[in-house]
Amino acid sequence: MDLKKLRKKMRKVQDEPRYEHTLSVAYTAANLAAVHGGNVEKALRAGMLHDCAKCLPDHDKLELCKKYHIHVSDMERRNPSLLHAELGACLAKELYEESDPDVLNAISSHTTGRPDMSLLEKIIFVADYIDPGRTKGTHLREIRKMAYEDIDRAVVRILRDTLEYLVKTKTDIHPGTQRTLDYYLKHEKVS
Ligand code: DGI
Ligand code: FE
Ligand code: FE
Repeated sequence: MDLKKLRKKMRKVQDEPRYEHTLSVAYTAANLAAVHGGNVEKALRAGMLHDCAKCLPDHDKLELCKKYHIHVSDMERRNPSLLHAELGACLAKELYEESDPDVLNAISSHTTGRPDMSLLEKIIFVADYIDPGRTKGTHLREIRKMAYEDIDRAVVRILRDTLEYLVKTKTDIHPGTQRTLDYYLKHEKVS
């Protein structure tokens, strides 16, 4: 689906702040792709689509997961918001004509990350965090700069800060988030 049409669709299914975030992530992802030698066009599409399932009511998220045979763990049932990434990839394919596997993976892994992410997946994961409209988040200034200089270090830093925040706020940790950090601490340069 072309970008103009995608913008129209997202404007319909997202509330205003979410739509602003979506545009912001898409353009940030495009810049990251340009800097890191990725595909700018795919970065824009993945950015536009990454939160396409975010604004559905929890009940609808759970129903749609059933429809698309997405496995829902007990932890995810208690935190249905976490399902918007994997569900988003299914909706991107079904409703928004996205067939590129890398774009679909980037949508699917954008919340928890996953071990051995492609460049595009890292770009969306990072762009979601450094969206210029975002004001909350530790080390944002530093991570924004790092994202353009060393994206792997930015991925590790975001995962660490996210996990620290989850511990501090006594929020359930998704095993995927921990698994991703463990992987990158083992395989990448550690900050
Ligand atoms: O959809 P966005 O708000 O743009 O961002 P996102 O897809 O990264 O999801 C946002 C929330 O997901 C953010 O507040 C952190 C949370 N999150 C990430 N990992 C975990 C988590 N929440 C829980 N409960 N457990 C996790 O491991
Ligand atoms: Fe999201
Ligand atoms: Fe997002």
